[in-house]
Amino acid sequence: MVKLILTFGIMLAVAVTAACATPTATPQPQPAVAPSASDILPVKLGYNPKPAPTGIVRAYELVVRPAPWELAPGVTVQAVTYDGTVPGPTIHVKEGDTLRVSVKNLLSQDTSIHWHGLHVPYAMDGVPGVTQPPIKPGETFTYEFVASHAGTFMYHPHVNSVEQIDNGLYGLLVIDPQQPDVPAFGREFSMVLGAWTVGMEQAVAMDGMNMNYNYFTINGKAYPANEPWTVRTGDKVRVRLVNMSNLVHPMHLHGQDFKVIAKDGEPVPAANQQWMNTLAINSGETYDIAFIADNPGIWVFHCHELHHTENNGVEPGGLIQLIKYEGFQGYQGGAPPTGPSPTPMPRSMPGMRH
Ligand SMILES: [Cu+2]
Repeated sequence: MVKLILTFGIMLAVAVTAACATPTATPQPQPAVAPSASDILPVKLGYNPKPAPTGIVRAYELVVRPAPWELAPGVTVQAVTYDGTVPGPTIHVKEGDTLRVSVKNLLSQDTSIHWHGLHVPYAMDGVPGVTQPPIKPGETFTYEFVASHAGTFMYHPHVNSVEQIDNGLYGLLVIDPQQPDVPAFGREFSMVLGAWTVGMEQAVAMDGMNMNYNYFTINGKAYPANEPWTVRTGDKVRVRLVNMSNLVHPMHLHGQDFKVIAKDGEPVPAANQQWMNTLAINSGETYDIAFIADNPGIWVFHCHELHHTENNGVEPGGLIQLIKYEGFQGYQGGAPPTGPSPTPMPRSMPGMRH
């Protein structure tokens, strides 16, 4: 009997061992590209704190003027713009280039341009009353300086800032390094975040510390008016994030993780480039993030302050960015949703919308 029990025990042990071994026989779906941190990290940016001047002059002319701007489907406002667009034209130069920007003011109020994050000479910093007289209505002022270092920056006025910036007066400023970044990126996108108060009296909008923003935009457009981004499987993707609004935006990526490779234009050391899926971006901050497109699908990259993914209180809207893999067909055949949720809930706490 004892022998029988031992024999049974051995048989059971063999059976359990066999059972443990069997899962390897079942094939599991594999991603099209195996995730590999070494494919993208460490990112070594070509940043040089003291680049040699190139002697090349890059000249821009910006006209500051009101213009109609459709920020969400069917929602058009009178914006304050550089050259009639929100954001204004992207200024894209190389470190060491001389940047010459003439600014013509067609507003009925003063303005200026501040080169946010650059190390410009004092007289070029664009702070009226501190570094220069304001650019008065009808006047033109020319800024000229050497692009001091590579990175992701912004430009915006330093006059009546809440009114001018919250109505669209800002732009992206990208300075490339003279030495290329390693690795090179297959796709590059930018995301300039803005917040708007639409259809409310200013006194109401300002109530509660100016927290009644009701539209939120990526590159001047609230979802679904913003363009989806397209990637291919295996792409190394860089995204430049710029927060021009007066709010914090915790941006959250679905489907894959990313690493922060630069903040405010300064490279993040390789040892500190950590995988993450959510990044809080404060007012006036810029971040460069990188990810590997290794998970085919249609993914959202969105603000996780969920009031900011609504258009005037109705989800989905605002700060939602679609990322579509080329050739991938979603459950709707690849077409993005085109409208808001059918039955918005009534707001019981209007003061909490911000
Ligand atoms: Cu947000």
